[in-house]
Amino acid sequence: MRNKIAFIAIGQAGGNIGREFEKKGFQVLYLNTSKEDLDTLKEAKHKYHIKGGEGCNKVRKKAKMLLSEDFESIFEEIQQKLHAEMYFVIFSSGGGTGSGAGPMLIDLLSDEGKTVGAVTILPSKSDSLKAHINSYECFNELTAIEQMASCFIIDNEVTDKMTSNRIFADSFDRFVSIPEKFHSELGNIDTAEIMETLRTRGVAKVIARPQVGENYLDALKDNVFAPNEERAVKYIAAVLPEAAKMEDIVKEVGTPVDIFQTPGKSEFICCVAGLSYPQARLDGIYNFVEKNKDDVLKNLSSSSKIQMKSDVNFIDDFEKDTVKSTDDSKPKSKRDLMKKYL
Ligand SMILES: Nc1nc2c(ncn2[C@@H]2O[C@H](COP(=O)(O)OP(=O)(O)OP(=O)(O)O)[C@@H](O)[C@H]2O)c(=O)[nH]1
Ligand SMILES: [Mg+2]
Repeated sequence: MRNKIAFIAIGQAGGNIGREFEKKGFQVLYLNTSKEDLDTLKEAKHKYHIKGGEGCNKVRKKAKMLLSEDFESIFEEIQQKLHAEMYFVIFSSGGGTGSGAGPMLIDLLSDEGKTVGAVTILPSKSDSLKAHINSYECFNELTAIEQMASCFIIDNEVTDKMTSNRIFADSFDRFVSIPEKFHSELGNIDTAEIMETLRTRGVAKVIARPQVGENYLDALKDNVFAPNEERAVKYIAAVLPEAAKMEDIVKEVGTPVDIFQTPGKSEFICCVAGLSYPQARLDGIYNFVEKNKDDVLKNLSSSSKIQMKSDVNFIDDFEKDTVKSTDDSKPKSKRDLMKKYL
């Protein structure tokens, strides 16, 4: 199964999550506009520096420009290094590189006939206004991609970054390992069903708890993903522990088009796919931007506006008759400019 799915990890957050998958044996190609960021991925096998990039400092447009100029080589790199049936592009929605290049790359690769999903990240309240603006813009593009496979949305409001990276990669890995690990005469989940679930358009969540009791349903609400308010779902694929009943899961998430299930012992693994986008959470991001817009606009316009008085240096004024200036003309070079302040 691990050779059927490959990851393209863009930017810093993408790289961190990509590492989790590479450690588990998945194929990962890391892309970044920042060479320094790529250098931090010491044990990564396949890294690619997007030509001309020096990092995008949260400017999505820069990443888009660089990607558009270098797409042919990037595509070539993907063809050479990754061999899979399905690809997931991983990126944060709040940064510059991943947020700018992620949706565009998914679209471009889909257009080349590849099956491509997304793993993306929503900013937490402590992230900047710029991160919130980027995130909203990124989702505007992402939700418009018609042919995209599943989109996993990790929410940084839930827990710290590194923990959610690990939980997500671990749950995803356990989910795609179901066909190898769980066999029962009462029903199996095969590779085709896993792939079908992941190929589904819309939002997906994957949850894995090694040991659950009666309260297994809590895991459907208490996880690393952005909350969904609408009860719309296309597929439910699950390893059900003895205490679990599929009808209770359906009550919780909605009635799917199809269900794939297999019995387990104490482990609960579940993927719900074809969900709607987290409308209320995205509205919250929009409202956060609106609420802070006036303050930031005021700050932006006032940052270059300052009333300075020029008569502070009474000593020079006192000495000006005794010290003779060598050059009174306007500054001509950087050095001259610096001299003005010295
Ligand atoms: N969950 C999670 N979030 C992360 C991680 N690293 C960064 N983030 C979040 O991602 C956003 C910043 O995006 P980055 O991935 O650092 O940005 P980038 O794609 O490298 O883009 P630039 O550096 O701006 O060119 C912020 O909201 C961070 O909180 C990570 O490892 N895991
Ligand atoms: Mg970066």
